[in-house]
Amino acid sequence: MNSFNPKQVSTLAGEFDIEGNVTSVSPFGSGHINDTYRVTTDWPGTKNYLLQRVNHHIFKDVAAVMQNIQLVTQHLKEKYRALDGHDKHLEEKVLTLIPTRQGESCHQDATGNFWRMFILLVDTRSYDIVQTPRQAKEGGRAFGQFQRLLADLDVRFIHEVLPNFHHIGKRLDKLKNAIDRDVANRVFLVSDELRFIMDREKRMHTILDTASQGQLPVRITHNDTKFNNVLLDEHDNLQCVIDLDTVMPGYVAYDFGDAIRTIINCAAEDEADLDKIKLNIPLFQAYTEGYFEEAHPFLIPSEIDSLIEGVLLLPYMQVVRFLTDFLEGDHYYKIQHPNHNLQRTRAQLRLVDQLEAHELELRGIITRVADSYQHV
Ligand code: GN1
Ligand code: MG
Repeated sequence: MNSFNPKQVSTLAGEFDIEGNVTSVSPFGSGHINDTYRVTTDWPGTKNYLLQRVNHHIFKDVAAVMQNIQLVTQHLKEKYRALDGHDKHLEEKVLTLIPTRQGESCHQDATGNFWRMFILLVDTRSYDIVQTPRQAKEGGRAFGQFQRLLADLDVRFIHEVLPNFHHIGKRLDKLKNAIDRDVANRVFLVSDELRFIMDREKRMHTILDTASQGQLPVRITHNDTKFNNVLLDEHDNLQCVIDLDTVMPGYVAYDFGDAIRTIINCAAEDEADLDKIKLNIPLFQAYTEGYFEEAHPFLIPSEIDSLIEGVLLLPYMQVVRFLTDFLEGDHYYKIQHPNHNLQRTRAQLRLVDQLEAHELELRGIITRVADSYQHV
């Protein structure tokens, strides 16, 4: 992570096609990967902006990321334009890129970093922890609608910018490699966690196995459906889905599972006090209802069956990913203290444990919500 240099950030903001002079820049948001800043200008009545440094150590093909974002945001805007019959509010519902003064979608600085700018959506809220069923339901609608509106965009146009991002087999291979190398001399600290992971290896391949039998359609999915990637308006109505870097071909169960990972958890993703990690099942029910409200027209039965597998898999995958980064010496995720990745690992592991204990109940909720659409 770069340390914040206001002068440098405001100079970079000036590379983009905005009106007026930059009056302030400040760090923004809680992402683990990119660096994000809020930018204001002195132009009367003008917008605020988000300036982001894309982490090109992770997103190696930034041009492909930007092409995906352009294609997806353009398609979503066309869909909303057709649905609403007008152009109003489009910039509130879908992210809008501000081009550079040269008309490019991003700017490469002298040190090789890539920067891009979006309109900042003011009067919106995002939550790291969901508080009410209404919020959860709007989250479900957000990602269900996102998938539905993208269902008629050809998935072959979308680049797989992070290959095998949610491929659990490859994630486990990477973990095993990290164990063998043990570069940070930390393997001895995590034998319980490793046993937990290895005990569940086979079951966690269910989605890949079903897919390899040709039973799961590849769709355009978001792939980072943390609840804080949904912006709600001041009345907690869905407004906009953000963080489109990982939009890629994928299975709907991955998006469902990753959303539930944050929604059902009463505590933060990295909660240190494991006893606080409990399930809020009414929020799961609300998310599921919101999701089906939007997604029921296109989901096929094998996808519906796969959703519960995603619910178990995505927190498990996060255990594997956080632990791999801990063993590799913390080069992927931003950390706030030396054991942060281990703390995240343990918190997500406890979540998997809780989800397993309530699997039948959660499965029942999905089935009941799905069945309610068979009669309408
Ligand atoms: C990262 O962009 P951000 O910080 O929301 C990560 C996700 C993880 C998440 C865990 C590109 O997301 O996959 O689920 O952290 N993004 C990437 O909080 O690896
Ligand atoms: Mg992200």
